Amino acid sequence: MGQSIEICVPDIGDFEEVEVVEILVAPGDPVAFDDPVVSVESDKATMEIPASSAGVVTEVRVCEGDKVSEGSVLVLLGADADDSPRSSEEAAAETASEAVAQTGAEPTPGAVPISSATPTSPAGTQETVAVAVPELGVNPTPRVMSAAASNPVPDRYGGPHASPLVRRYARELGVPVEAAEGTGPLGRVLVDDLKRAVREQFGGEDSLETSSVKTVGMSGIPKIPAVDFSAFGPVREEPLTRIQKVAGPGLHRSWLNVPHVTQHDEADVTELERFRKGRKETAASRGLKLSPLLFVMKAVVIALREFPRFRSSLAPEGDRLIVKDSYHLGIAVDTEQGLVVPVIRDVDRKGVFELAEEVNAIAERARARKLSPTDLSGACFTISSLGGIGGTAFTPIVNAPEVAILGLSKTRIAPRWQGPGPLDEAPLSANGKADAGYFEPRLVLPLSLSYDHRVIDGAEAVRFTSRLSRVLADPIQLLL
Ligand code: CAO
Repeated sequence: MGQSIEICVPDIGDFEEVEVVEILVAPGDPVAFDDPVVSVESDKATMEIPASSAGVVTEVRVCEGDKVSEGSVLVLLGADADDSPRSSEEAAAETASEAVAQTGAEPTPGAVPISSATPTSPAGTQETVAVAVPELGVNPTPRVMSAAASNPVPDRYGGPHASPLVRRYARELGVPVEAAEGTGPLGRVLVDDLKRAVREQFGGEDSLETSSVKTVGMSGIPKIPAVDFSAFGPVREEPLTRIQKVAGPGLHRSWLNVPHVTQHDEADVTELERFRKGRKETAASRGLKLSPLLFVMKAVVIALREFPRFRSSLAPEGDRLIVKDSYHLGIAVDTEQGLVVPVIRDVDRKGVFELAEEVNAIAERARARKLSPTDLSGACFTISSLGGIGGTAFTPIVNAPEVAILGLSKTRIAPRWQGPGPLDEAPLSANGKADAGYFEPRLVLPLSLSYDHRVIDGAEAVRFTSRLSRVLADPIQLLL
């Protein structure tokens, strides 16, 4: 017989005689350092008692319903055959690096297996190491799972709770534990939950909403752990609006499917702003507002004509592009209920005043929740303008299956150098002195173009924003 290690109840504060509510391991289960072995519950909280050492469970010394206190022996571990020849330092180092790899976090100072505090014996000796009440500082801390003991609670992997047995079964099936909805106590994932998750994945038994969540889980994306914030202070719940419920999964889908890159640039819009101001009164007399967005829409059409990929979509098979030869632009509109993206059709065939009328009308309809499905479909490219609010740059999410979106931030005054460059020879002015040049205040509009890198290369994206900037810098081009 090799080493036998007792896993005991560590210091759990002021609690005495707490009840064992769940046994998380069975004889034969391998456990790693810090794996939960038993859950206990007081009248205030539920805690998991983690293993203070790695090994294989040889005996479970308690039953559900038993009362235990600090020092009570819960489980006996036989030394893990793979681990026994290693030094305690090696085991500690492996545990620490495993924690970093699995959580992305640095190991807690002092989170060293208890075995490192005990002398190691050569492999194969008959020595029994009895680990009494572990010392504070070298022992893994019991985890308070829930003050209310009702919500599913995540474990240290950021996923739901599952016993080592269930985790091993999940690995054998190739299913992340997060893909299953835990039906055990406190949302613990059981073997049946894993089986159901696999059936749903292949049989599609579930509703659209939940199966899409599961699909995300099955692709290996860990769920964000649930946190009971009421444990830290007062909280209140606010339901998502219907628009947010619909828009959220759409944004998530784009974010997950599209390899995004955002190209930032800025356009000198001084002349364009002069032109716009000159027409503001005429527009007002017709009950219209001429915002920079309208001119950007016209400039975007010019760039889209020259760069057709930016108005394409990737075919579902992923082997070809579908290029759209119509210039329908999605315009992101901020409403009290959330973000919507109605579409302005045939922007290439409309003048700025007509566009002002349409953008105003469609934004009003969006805010009154009167958009029809037709209003929301058919765009080849989208513009999201936050310039009326502020900001210097942002990274808009591509409105897939479109492949690019242009974000606009607030126009600002920036110094632009006029004159020879610092390495150029300064030309002489009329009076025979060197013309040193000067900074001129200009109005610049920040542009943020996010694109699908499967379809658009970085060089093409810069060509697109450079062309757009040149058009915006020279409003005559918009009229041609
Ligand atoms: N820089 C400086 N000022 C700007 C500007 C810019 N880039 N863009 C607009 N403005 C000014 C306008 O000229 C207007 O000023 P005046 O009232 O003095 O004329 C003011 O800001 C308000 O403009 P607006 O926002 O009402 O009009 P718009 O045509 O620029 O935009 C709309 C219309 C519907 C796009 C906008 O109201 C909106 O909803 N924007 C938010 C979009 C959004 O939420 N995007 C985020 C998506 S990602 O979550």
